[in-house]
Amino acid sequence: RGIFCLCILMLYLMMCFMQGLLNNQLINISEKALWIQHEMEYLLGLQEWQHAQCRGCFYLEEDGEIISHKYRLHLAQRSAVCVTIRPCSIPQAQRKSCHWLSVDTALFILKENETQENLQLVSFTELQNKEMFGWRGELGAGVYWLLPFTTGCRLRKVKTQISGEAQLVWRDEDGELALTKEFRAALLEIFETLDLDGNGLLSLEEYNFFELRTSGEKCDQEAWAVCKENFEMKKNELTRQGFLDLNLMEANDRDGDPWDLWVTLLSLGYNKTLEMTEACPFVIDISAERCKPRIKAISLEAGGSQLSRAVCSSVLSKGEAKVLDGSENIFIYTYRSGSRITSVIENKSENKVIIHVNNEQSKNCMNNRGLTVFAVEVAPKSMMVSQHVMALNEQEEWIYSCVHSLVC
Ligand SMILES: *[C@@H]1O[C@H](CO)[C@@H](O)[C@H](O)[C@H]1NC(C)=O
Ligand SMILES: *[C@@H]1O[C@H](CO)[C@@H](O)[C@H](O)[C@H]1NC(C)=O
Ligand SMILES: *[C@@H]1O[C@H](CO)[C@@H](O)[C@H](O)[C@H]1NC(C)=O
Ligand SMILES: CC(=O)N[C@H]1CO[C@H](CO)[C@@H](O)[C@@H]1O
Repeated sequence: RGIFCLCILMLYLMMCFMQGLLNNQLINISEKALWIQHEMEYLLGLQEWQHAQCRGCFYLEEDGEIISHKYRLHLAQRSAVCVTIRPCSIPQAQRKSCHWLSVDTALFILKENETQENLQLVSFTELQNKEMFGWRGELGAGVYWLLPFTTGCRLRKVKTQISGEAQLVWRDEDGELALTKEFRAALLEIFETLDLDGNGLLSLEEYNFFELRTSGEKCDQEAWAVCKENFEMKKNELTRQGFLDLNLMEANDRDGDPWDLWVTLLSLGYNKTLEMTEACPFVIDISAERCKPRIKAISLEAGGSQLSRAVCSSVLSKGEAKVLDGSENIFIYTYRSGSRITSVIENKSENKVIIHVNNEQSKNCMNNRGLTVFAVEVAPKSMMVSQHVMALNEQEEWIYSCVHSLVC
């Protein structure tokens, strides 16, 4: 087995090296080396690290804001840790294409310091291997927050031509309402994204993220007990069949009118032809050398000020700083990784400033604002993200050339 692993490893190393040569703009060899080391230990089975996995999802709101699950991680002991996040495909759904796999992801690791509100940025996933982003380092015992992040370059509102509407339910010969094949497939896909621990069942807690997202109300223990009498459950958790039946009942309640069902589907990021275009399911993996990591989804909400502070701090600490021409109180920080560039404007002055941002000289780039030229207002003594930039077409060279200038 050892020899077999070694062969695979050699092949893998060669492939990585070749890819590095071909793609030298995008791949950082030293980052790659860390991954190779990790994969090597993993493949050779030397690494008896303990693992934990949790799923989650980014959802795009009507106003373009992105919300996602947030997690608490508990480590009983100081340990070497490896954390990764990647968009996940859902094999059960048997889709031809999962376009959300190209959505960029990142994870910010914050540490609770004395109180729950006082969070400090520890690090973020800087390493990249294809669609996976990771971080490897040492963490002390304690409670951490893991905040998923996506720039909004790829997960964004797009206007498409309305091209029909999928049918959700139909009546069989006996006049009984049934789910169409397409709707069943979408529901099973939804089930997988809701099943955060991946055990094939929905607990009340997991189910409530669905309720919160679609109706804004939680289901309590009593209602859950009623569910148990009507729908298939195992170990007090809803099965796939139970979830399908529950949705069929919803359709029956409205006498086959799909209006409510569409409200549910749209809020989960589906469009009218049942493509998941405004959501991106992801999976987080954590392995620790010395203890079993424990991870739990706590909420489903916008990143908020905690996440934007973390993003800004990461750019301030890892990015290159430049003072804006003609104003010693304004700094532009630029963080570059293989796949993303983020710039942050810091205002050290007493007045609000308006900064003009011009990307006209950039080539093959897209940003999270969807505009080539725009203005940003920065409040006194504060900082904010100017833009996140990514390649429009990753296979081709992309050139970032941005001019920030002071308007007033
Ligand atoms: C590659 O990554 C390492 C470690 O993250 C960093 O120190 C180095 O500056 C990076 N090199 C390039 C060319 O981005
Ligand atoms: C925890 O917070 C306090 C007060 O905000 C600060 O002085 C201290 O340095 C922080 N500790 C760590 C380990 O960051
Ligand atoms: C749904 O999304 C797919 C993929 O982006 C697109 O081709 C289709 O036209 C969309 N349908 C509607 C009704 O918007
Ligand atoms: C000079 C000054 O107070 N600068 C502030 C600008 O805003 C950042 C972020 O809020 C502060 O950390 C600086 O102290």
